[in-house]
Amino acid sequence: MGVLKQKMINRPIVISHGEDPDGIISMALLMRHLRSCNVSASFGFGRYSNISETFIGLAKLSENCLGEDFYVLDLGINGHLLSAKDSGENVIKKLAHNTNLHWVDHHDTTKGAQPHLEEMGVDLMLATGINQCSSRIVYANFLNGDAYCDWLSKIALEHDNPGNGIHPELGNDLQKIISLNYYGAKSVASADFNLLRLVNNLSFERAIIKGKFNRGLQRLIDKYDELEKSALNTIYGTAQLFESNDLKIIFAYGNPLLPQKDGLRKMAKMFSGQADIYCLALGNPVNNVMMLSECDFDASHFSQSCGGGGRANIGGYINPAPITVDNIDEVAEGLKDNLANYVA
Ligand SMILES: [Mn+2]
Repeated sequence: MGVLKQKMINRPIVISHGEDPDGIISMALLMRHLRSCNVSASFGFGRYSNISETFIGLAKLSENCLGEDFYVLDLGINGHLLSAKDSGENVIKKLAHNTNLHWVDHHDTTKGAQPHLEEMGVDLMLATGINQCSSRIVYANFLNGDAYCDWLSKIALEHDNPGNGIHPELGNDLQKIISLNYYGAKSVASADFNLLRLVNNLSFERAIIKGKFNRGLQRLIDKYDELEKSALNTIYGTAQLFESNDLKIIFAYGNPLLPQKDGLRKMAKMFSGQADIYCLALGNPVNNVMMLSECDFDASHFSQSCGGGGRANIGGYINPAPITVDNIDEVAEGLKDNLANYVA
C-alpha cells in the first residue's frame, strides 16, 4: 500500500486479487482498456489474509479520490470485508460514497451480498457460473472483440474452472510465477512492484510470446518447480488423519509457496481416496485453512461460517493465529472445534 499511497491522489484506482491468475489477468485487461482510453490509474493488490486492513487503508485514501472510478477485481466478498470499519464507518459504504465503486467479480459469496452491496451504492459487475471469472467479465464489458484479450481471459477461466477455458499449462505457470514472487519477496511492497510489472507486460502482450512465457519468467517457473518438490514432501510428512461427524479428514501443513487451491488439489491427489475431506493449513503469511470436500459436506458453506469463503467443493478461512509448521496441531484443534460447532 505504501507505493500506492503517494500515487493514488485524484486518479482512478484498480485493486485486484494478487494471488491468482484471474486476479492478475483481469487487472492486465483493465489496464489495457484504461490505457486505450488515455486514462492514467493507480494499481494495487489485495490478499485475503489481510483483506480488511487493505480495505480500511483504501477507505481512508478514498478521501483523496472523490468522484473517481474505483475498480475492485476478483475479490470475493466475505465476512471480514463486510464487517471492516474505518472510524466506525463500513469501509465498502465509505468507498462507494467517496468514489464510483465498480466491483467486478464472479464469486457466489459476492452474489449472496448483492442486495446489501447495491444498497450501499456499489456498481456490481457480477457474473457467476462455470463460464465466468473476473477476466471474462472485464473482457465482455470493456474489450469485447479484442482477440488477445479474449484468449488471455480464457486462460484465467480455465484456471478458475478447469475444463471451461483454454491452455491449463499457461494458467498453472502463471500461478507459479505469482506464488514464487510473493513467497520469495523481501517485502509485500517489492512483491507488488514485481507483480505490477508482470501485469503491465501481460497487458502489452509481452509476458507470453508465441504461447510461452518469456525467458525471465520461465526461469521463475523452473525455480518454483524445484521448491514445490520439498513443499509436497512437507505435506506428506505432516499429514494427520482424524474423524469429525463421521467424516474422515486428512489435515496437513502447506508451505505458503503453494498456490492455495492448486496445493490443495495436489494434496487430494497425493492421498486420493483415503479421506472425505482434505485440509491444508497454509503457513504465514497466507495463514489460510483450505479444504476440499469429496463428499456431501459443503466446504464453502462451512468456510463462510468461519468468516472465510469459497466456491463449490473448495473453501478456506483465515486462521486466528499465524500458521507455522510448529503450531500445526493447534490449527488442527481449531478446525476440529469449528467443525464441532458447525450446523450445516
Ligand atoms: Mn482470484
